[in-house]
Amino acid sequence: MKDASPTTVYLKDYEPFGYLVEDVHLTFRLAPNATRVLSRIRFAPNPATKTRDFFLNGENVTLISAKIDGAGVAPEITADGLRLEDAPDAPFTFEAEVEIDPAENTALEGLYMSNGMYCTQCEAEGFRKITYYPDRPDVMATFTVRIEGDLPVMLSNGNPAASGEGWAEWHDPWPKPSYLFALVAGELVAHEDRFTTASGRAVDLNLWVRPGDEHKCAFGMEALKKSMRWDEEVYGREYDLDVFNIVAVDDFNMGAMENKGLNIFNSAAVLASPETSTDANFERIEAIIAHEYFHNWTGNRITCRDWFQLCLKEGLTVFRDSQFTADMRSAPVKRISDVIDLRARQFPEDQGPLAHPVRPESFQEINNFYTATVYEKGAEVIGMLKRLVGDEAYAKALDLHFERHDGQACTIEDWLRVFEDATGRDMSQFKRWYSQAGTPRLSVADSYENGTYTLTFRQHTPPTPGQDQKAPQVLPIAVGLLGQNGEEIVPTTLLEMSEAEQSFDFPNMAQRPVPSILRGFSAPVVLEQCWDAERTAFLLAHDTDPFNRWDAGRQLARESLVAQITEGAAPDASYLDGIATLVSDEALDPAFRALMLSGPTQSEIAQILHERRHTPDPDAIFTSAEALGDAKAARLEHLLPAIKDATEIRAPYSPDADQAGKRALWSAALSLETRLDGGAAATAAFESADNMTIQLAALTCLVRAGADEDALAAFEAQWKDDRLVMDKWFAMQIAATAPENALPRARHLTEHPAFDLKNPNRFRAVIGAFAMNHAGFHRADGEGYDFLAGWLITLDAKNPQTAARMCAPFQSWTRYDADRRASMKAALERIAATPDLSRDMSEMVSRLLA
Ligand code: 0A1
Ligand code: ZN
Repeated sequence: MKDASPTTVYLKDYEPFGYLVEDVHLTFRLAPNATRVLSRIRFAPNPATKTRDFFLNGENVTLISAKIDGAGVAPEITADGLRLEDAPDAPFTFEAEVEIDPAENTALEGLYMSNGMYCTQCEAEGFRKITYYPDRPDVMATFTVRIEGDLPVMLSNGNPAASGEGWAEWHDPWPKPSYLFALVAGELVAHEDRFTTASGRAVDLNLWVRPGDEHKCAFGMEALKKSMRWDEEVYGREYDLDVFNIVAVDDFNMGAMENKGLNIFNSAAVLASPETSTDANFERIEAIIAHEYFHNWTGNRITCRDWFQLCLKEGLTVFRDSQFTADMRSAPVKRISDVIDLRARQFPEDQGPLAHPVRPESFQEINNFYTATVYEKGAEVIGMLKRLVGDEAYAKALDLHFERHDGQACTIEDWLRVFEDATGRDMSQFKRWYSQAGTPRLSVADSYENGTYTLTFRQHTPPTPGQDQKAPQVLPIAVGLLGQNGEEIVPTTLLEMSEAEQSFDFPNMAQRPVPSILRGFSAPVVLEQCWDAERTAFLLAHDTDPFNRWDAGRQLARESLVAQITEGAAPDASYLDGIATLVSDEALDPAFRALMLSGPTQSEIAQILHERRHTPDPDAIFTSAEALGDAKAARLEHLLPAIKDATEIRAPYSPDADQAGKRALWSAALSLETRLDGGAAATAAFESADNMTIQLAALTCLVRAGADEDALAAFEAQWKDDRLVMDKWFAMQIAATAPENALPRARHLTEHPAFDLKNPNRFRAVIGAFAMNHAGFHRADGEGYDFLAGWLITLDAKNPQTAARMCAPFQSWTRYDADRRASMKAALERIAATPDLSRDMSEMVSRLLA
């Protein structure tokens, strides 16, 4: 059945459901094409509401029978649910039997099959594809689940209750919304462990995988135990069931899902081994395991009242997983990496047609709002709160949050009230961070008079769709002042800006200092500094704040590229000299030095050119980035051997941060070396690599150098049976190749026997990677746009959620020249005109074209 015609849901229209659910009993009789789901649900009138509309959501389910208190009823069935006009205004039991078709479910929402295994994905509104239910997060109930099937492993939420030949029962004592329901059944093997909580509860831990993947479990299990301990130590949060199960699934739309006691993971987000996973994979896996585990308290025990409050669980949980990674690894490196990611993914969203507040106020399809704004900007907002109130008050507020709201479905108002009550601070202006979309632009000017140094800030947020006017926001601005010789004369101080324009004085300054502003990226804004290159180079050499030191380098690289493109300038020598000094400074963390060597992305340069009223030319951006890379290689040539020698990548592999940092620096050096030797060193590294980090880094160098034919074939022959490694092979050769090769390669690889439209990882590895090749995607003939649009249309018929998420490369379409604009618009219109387009896709395309 196709989606009902799109309707818009508004935050302002929220009303509680007319009934409470006391408990839910489900029986699943599993069969690939005809699974029967029997439900027994105890309803009682909700004393908080007057209306008693008994409407249960249900989509793609066939009702076999329904009963109320044991007597058959014939409810009205619509495309999106079931209604009973005369449901009792007193407690009653509703029973239903429905049939669903997991084997045909390619949308991967509800109950579906992946490689012969049954699994579920219910967030946000997938439970309604399993049975009729009030599928909304403010309806919380305990669940008992019986699974019947001829499968060796059958799992659901909570604790195991009983089992026998061909059946298993589970009981989850913690009331939960339906989006946290999960079921898994199949031929799985467990990597087992145990954890004892701080109060002495023994918890069985299992990581369930397909036979053959057992050797990829150890790292994930260690990450889980570290996360459990960390949440006890840092947030005082203990686990609350006898078992914690994680399952790896190959076909999954997102990274992972925090179902109560039964986390389901995209296999790419949990399976790891040194031979098949890169250092970046290991770090990401550790973070995602932590993220899902942390949801047990921030998301599950305390959940969201409605989907507009999604950032309540996601912003906070991303913030918590970032803190965890900072504690496990290097805090400055984590901060820099998070900001790189924020600028690459959230800023374009906030500055384009898809901009929306951290707490959106309307949507057609909630799946379209699992965005960088809700997640990453949502986490930045928590970071600002913590900075503003201080660490101690933050801890106090969180304790109060857990104490006050345990077992509830909450709002952002509840969350901010906790901070008001714990700290006595008025949060009404701060709340604008949740309601105003767009990235604030912060400009700064300084003066020095009679020994007083003054910083004057101005904030302005450009209009975003539906929001023309913005009021000033509260900005925590961390500032330090340096003396003319680079010594720190005022350590990091937090300035709290709340007006549109505001000045801050630093009296008794014997000399005019050099300011280091927005240290640690203390607020998610675009900082418009009009300092000259000399000052930026000074900060690059001397800033004691690692983030700002790194950002000074990034700024110089950006300015160099802009001048190369708009004025035909040569690569900036002060930038090259600055990084030469830093990169060879062995006192600095290798991971930090590796980050210093990375340059801005090509789409970041396109955005900056657009802001400065130049039409970005993707080919010119590519050529200039290459010229800057070549100049860097030439300037650092004499340093590369020493850098590579000092990083010692031959030690037996461990994924820890120390070793990973060394390999990152070594690989960055190899990439520069490849520009000088055409690939000789990279070939040697490729051939002798004993871990995926170096093997893939070397292969990437060879692809960039256009010397990849033999290595790509060798890599494929070696890894053809490992689907996660093959995803890397597909993605990297498209994303890193020269722009003119990107489309032919992507086209060719869609014909590869291992290309599989139905597997989101593989689809993203080919089609998504193509859009990451900036100049390749933005080819002047517009064929790149057509290629993406065509594949999104094809995918939409099978998996709307993943198709809609992959529209993002079009969000910058108005920035380019008239021909490219016209081609992108035509591609979007072609999608819009497709018959039977999903609600997900039609909402995305209409927002992009608005
Ligand atoms: N809540 C999960 C992510 C997730 C969100 C939506 C999904 O389907 C629409 C699936 C997973 C998390 O934050 O990890
Ligand atoms: Zn999450």
